[in-house]
Amino acid sequence: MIKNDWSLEEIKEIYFSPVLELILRGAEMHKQYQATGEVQVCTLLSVKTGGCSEDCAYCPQAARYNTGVEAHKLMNYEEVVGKALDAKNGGSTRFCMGAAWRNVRDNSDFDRVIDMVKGVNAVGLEVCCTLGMLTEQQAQRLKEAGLYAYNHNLDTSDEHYGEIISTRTYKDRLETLDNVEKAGLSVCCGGIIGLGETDDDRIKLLHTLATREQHPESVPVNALVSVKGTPLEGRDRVNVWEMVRMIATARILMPKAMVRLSAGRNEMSFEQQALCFLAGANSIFTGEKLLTTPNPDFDADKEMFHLLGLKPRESYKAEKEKKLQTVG
Ligand code: SAM
Ligand code: DTB
Ligand code: SF4
Repeated sequence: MIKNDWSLEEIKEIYFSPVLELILRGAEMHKQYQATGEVQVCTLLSVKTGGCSEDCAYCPQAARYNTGVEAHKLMNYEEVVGKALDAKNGGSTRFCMGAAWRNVRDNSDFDRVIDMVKGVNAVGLEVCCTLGMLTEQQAQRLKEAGLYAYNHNLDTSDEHYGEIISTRTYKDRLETLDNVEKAGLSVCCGGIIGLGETDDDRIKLLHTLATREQHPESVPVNALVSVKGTPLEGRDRVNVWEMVRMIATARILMPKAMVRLSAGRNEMSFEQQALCFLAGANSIFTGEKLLTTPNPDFDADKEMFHLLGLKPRESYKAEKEKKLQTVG
């Protein structure tokens, strides 16, 4: 059932099926390939904020927009490892460090990120980074430092990309994804809905992801957080059925991937989030902030887990270590 030769027609048929049928089908796939009721808990930290040279129309961290986000240079090692410890104590298993960079450069800041990766790894968390575009050598260096996954989103379809970003191409993004894969890192790649794209654009994005030789191990589905000062200021919030459609289709096309209900959760009720979990989402970001925008607070998420009977998923890292111990 894991296939990577999906046609656009096949995806269209799934995506446009009646929403309750779609949820049911997503839930069936979820049950078959994933532990239902288990949700991966990830924490984000913006280690370098704002002042970015890119023009991504959705992003509060682009230097060219006046969004009120204060630019901060790269955080120091102790602070980052401290935040990782807090995340672990709060029940998180994955820690993702984000930097508002166009691409990684071989300079002392990258050396410092490499140390952070080592430090967070030593805390016992799965380490993820999202630092912009990467060369194969840089991906390799991150891997050697103990990085587990790299996040690099395609955001939308190739056709719609130019409407949203002009300072890089879709091809640039795909090249980084290949470099990440070649280094043996786990690929985290998804998109954003609510950027003014059509259903066709969403279907094409899913098609690009689901026809990769290897499906991404995680697929974040973000709802646009419309930020004042960006070109996408004042855009309507996407409705929950659109999130559900995207999540269920991703689950059906890529049954083994972790499908992450990412940005947009702060505006969603428990009931709406429950629909997303039912449709096949099994990962979230917790903690009061995403990178620069608010996220549900710790207590609200705790209550939601309790109410819906959800359990935090054990980390891959812990699973692997356990297996090794049994073998040894
Ligand atoms: N600069 C790096 C890059 O662009 O790859 C890493 C950080 S960037 C902020 C990570 C991702 O956050 C983007 O690719 C985009 O998918 C998501 N993102 C940024 N702003 C967003 C917003 N306002 N709403 C939803 N998702 C957003
Ligand atoms: C992803 O797909 N979503 C996260 C993470 N990967 C890096 C980022 C969401 C950012 C939302 C806007 C902000 O908080 O700045
Ligand atoms: Fe920069 Fe990343 Fe924001 Fe684009 S999404 S402006 S590359 S931080």
